[in-house]
Amino acid sequence: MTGNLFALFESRFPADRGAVFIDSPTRGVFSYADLAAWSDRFAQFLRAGGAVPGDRIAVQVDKSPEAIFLYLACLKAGLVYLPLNTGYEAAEVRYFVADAEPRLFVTSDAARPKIAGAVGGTPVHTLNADGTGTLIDASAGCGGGASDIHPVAGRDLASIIYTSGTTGKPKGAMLSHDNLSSNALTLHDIWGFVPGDVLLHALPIYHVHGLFVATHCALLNGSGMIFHDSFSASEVIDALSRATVMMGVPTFYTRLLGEARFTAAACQDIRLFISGSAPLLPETFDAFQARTGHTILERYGMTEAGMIASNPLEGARLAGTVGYALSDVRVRVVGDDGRALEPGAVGGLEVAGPNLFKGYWRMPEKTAEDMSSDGYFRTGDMATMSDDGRVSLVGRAKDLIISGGLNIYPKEIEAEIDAVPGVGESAVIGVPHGDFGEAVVAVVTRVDAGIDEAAVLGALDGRLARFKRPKRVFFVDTLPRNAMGKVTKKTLRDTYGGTFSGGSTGA
Ligand code: MLC
Ligand code: AMP
Repeated sequence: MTGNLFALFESRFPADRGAVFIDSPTRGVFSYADLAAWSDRFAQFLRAGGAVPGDRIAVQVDKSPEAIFLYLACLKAGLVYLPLNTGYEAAEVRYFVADAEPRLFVTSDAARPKIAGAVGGTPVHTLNADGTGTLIDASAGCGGGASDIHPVAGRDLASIIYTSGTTGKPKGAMLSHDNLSSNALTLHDIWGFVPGDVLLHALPIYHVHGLFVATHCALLNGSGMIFHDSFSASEVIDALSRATVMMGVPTFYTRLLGEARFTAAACQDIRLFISGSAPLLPETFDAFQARTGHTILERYGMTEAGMIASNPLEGARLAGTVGYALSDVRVRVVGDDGRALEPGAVGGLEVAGPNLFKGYWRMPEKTAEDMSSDGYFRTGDMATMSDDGRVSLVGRAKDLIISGGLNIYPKEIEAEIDAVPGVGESAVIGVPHGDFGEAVVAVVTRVDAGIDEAAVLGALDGRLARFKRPKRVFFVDTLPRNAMGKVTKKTLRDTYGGTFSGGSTGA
């Protein structure tokens, strides 16, 4: 029995291979037979091109059915799928390519010129959202023979997903077939997937949430996904009557609540709304319940560990909590000395279990830094746990901003801003934002009086993905510091916290 995740999925394909796998408003319907054929075709093509098990295939493409098939092809062929946020600019891509040394880089025709200089000698193919591209053309002769599933061991790598960090450069989290299959099986079970479920999928597919959590549940269920290219509240409302489960980041739910058409009647066919990747505000949870009668199920996870905790399907789903550790996952809340704390005390959340990644790609020392001596991973999230094990996240030890469900590390932006001519130094903070939850704000000192907000932002073009760009830049004479000389970001957050909520900007 192979540990290949693809084999697990295949064992769950519906008996009728003509059943819908992807239903895309822009691309039409793709069946499980299409899934099998396309993943076979891509797997054969990649192997014929010389890719051997363990090779990385870097993919920075818009969402499409073929992008999912390419992911599944990599699993099938024992290759390591490395998805990249389409927002990453050439300077960011250059780092990923140098670090991961992919066998192949897949981009879109539109983005190809932009990344050409960043990928060095790495072979490039294109795959566009409309299903065209050199990958499609070049693989035309492949497939048709149902190639074998490569017999990987469960501990072998299935995917590398880059996450940034409080310090330094992004790190590639190495996820094995076992990591992904254990988490998928557990989620499929605890969220009560049943025959006939249809998943409304409006998430991007370059992160854990859209690629693994959502897609794997559908695959294990042999279900169909209504597959939107990106999130649009009105398009989601139109699709609700054909779906039974929806997964989203909190921004999805606040945006839905902003639509008058989003009513109890509009969601009467949905059995479960799930939220994660960022804190769901109790106001949103309550407003959603009042408007629709549905209680959003909030869960918690991270790239390095997949899903960690979830509110229950049956039983109380409480606002402001992320529920209980998954059945095969262990969590604990520890103090600074690494010892487990009493229920109710605030400490660092640590996690262990079959979901836990294999470490950071080629960074054993960074992996070791984040692991306890007994094999728990330090999440960097601060939490409390109740007597009966219910987890509430209360903050972050890591200097992280989560904006619209995307993680942004201030250090990376500060380094770019500090390099802008005329800037003295900078501090980047997250402040409350009605739509994104948190938004990036930069507070900057200048050595050249002529430099303004537009000049700072302009200098970031091509350097930083646009979702990381500060939504505002404020100038100050000096940054506030504590006795140790460290910038007091709390002071800045207090000062600029009202930037997007009509309160004081302090500017
Ligand atoms: C887009 N923009 C953002 C942004 N998304 N800015 C800050 N934060 C974001 N998340 C910017 C763009 O750069 C652009 O700016 C402008 O907003 C409009 O872009 P858009 O593409 O039209 O945005 P929109 O489609 O509205 O996207 C917003 C969104 C999207 C919230 C729908 O970001 C999204 O789908 N987020 C989900 C992310 C996700 O899947 N996270 C899971 C990570 S896994 P400009 O300047 O260019 O005009 C994880 C683990 C776990 O965290 O537990 O799940
Ligand atoms: P990522 O590194 O993109 O996988 O993001 C993981 C981080 O997202 C976690 O460490 C948390 O800080 C945050 N996160 C995920 N789910 C939740 C949630 N339900 N509530 C609060 N934060 C969350």
